[in-house]
Amino acid sequence: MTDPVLVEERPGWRLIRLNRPDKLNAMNESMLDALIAVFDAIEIDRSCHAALITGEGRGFCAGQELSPSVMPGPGGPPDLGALAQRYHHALARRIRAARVPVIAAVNGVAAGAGASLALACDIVLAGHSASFVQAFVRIGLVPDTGSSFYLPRVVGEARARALLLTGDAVPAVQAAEWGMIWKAVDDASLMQEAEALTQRLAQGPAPALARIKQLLAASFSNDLDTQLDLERDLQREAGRTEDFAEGVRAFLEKRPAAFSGLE
Ligand code: T3D
Repeated sequence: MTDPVLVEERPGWRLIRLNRPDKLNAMNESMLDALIAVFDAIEIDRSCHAALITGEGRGFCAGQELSPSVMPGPGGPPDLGALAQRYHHALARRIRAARVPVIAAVNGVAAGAGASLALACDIVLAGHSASFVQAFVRIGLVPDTGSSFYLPRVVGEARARALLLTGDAVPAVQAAEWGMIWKAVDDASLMQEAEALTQRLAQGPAPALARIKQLLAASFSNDLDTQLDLERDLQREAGRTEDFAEGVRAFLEKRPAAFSGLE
């Protein structure tokens, strides 16, 4: 059987390819289990400092695989909430909590939970031919995998409401203009740019990057005082790392820093 997810080990980072191109990389249980396992492995692999996700073929990810197994059958309707919790939401939680930056290179359509997967990532680059579709409503479902959380935060409430209620596609350039993603780039240069960015982050100060993710995760639920306290605590920790010492040494010696990723 073909692997639903391909993982390439790059120096300091991992390239993760969704690999069901004939189905626009729609997610089934084995793909979701494989992705969850990849992120579990990354979490304990201290040689990995960043991850890049992309799709094989012309799509990024068409969301949950639509098949008879997700439709009401003789045994009654399936429990889609349980499916979401066990698979899609478990994956979203791992990506958001990952200590390493996770980059998405959206190479084509990202629909339903596939759009949520992209939005869960820390930095999203998309090729000009890509688009983002909140496809849930088109089939009578509600957003899941975090779309109703991410969208109002990144594009504002008015746009989020329209996108979630209509399921209309947003082309990559518009997604970038709206702040839904970091950048839209030429299709031909997408992987080159995404790989260069991932490599750059992999060579960054890993202890600081992990703590920046912690700060951002808390930012929207904290008040200013609480966030300032968290910044103080994490800055105290960052200030004790070998990477901070190297950063200052490099500055004083007028050379690029060679971060080790050590605490
Ligand atoms: O269980 C739970 O936890 C519930 C969770 C749900 C979360 C969700 O993700 S709900 C949303 C599920 N996804 C969708 O509704 C998207 C369905 N796909 C589409 O609407 C369209 O395919 C696209 C807009 C994404 C792209 O359209 P287009 O015209 O570029 O491609 P296409 O011809 O529709 O698709 C190409 C092939 O991929 C085609 O197969 P075929 O006919 O060549 O053999 C199509 O059936 C297949 N495909 C696309 N999306 C899915 C899929 N097959 C299974 N499941 C899919 N989601």
